[in-house]
Amino acid sequence: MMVNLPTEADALVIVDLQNDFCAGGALAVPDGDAVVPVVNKLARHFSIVVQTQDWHTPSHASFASSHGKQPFETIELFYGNQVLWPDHCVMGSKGAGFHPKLDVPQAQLIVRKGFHPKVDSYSAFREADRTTKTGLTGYLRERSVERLFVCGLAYDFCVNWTAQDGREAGFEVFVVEDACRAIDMNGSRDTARAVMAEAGCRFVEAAAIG
Ligand code: VGL
Ligand code: ZN
Repeated sequence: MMVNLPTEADALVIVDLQNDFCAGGALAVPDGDAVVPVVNKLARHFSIVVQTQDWHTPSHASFASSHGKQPFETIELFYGNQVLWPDHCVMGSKGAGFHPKLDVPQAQLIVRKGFHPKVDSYSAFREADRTTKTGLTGYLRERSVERLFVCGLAYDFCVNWTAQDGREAGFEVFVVEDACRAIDMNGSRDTARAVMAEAGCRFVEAAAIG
């Protein structure tokens, strides 16, 4: 599929391209660094660029250490099932910073998420309680955005939830697959792809955009 760009109604959403999700980070996504040059190039086509930043309190509810559990175990929290992660993206830490090679000075909005101590937020639109909004829908609507191009880390968690919620908010959503990498636990990559497709997301490669 080829996608013609740019239009003023298109926004690139760069999800969580942060040190902790890249090589040497606390929750490194396999091959996560590889998306950085792809994203840098892709971003040049867009007049609206938004970044998300996973931004947790110390002792956040999504951290295994907060529950005396091991990373990648799951637990029931008040809003439902939660995968427990190594401590990552603690607000203000180096790990929460953006990858040093990410070169998108034209990004206009940074949405921080996951900062409520008891609630996680994979989605850039809505926290895991499924009710608390981040404000991103309003921002995009006020800027007359119609199409979202989503890329970044991790394909099966924050990209996946952001893409689905983007659809639910009424946007056309394209997932730029070669600009994403997955954590891929227990087949979560394939599951995520199926769920995004079911939600009406479309899949593209970065080279097809321009
Ligand atoms: C993410 C797990 C925990 C992500 C964030 O960016 O996909 N995954 N926090
Ligand atoms: Zn997180």
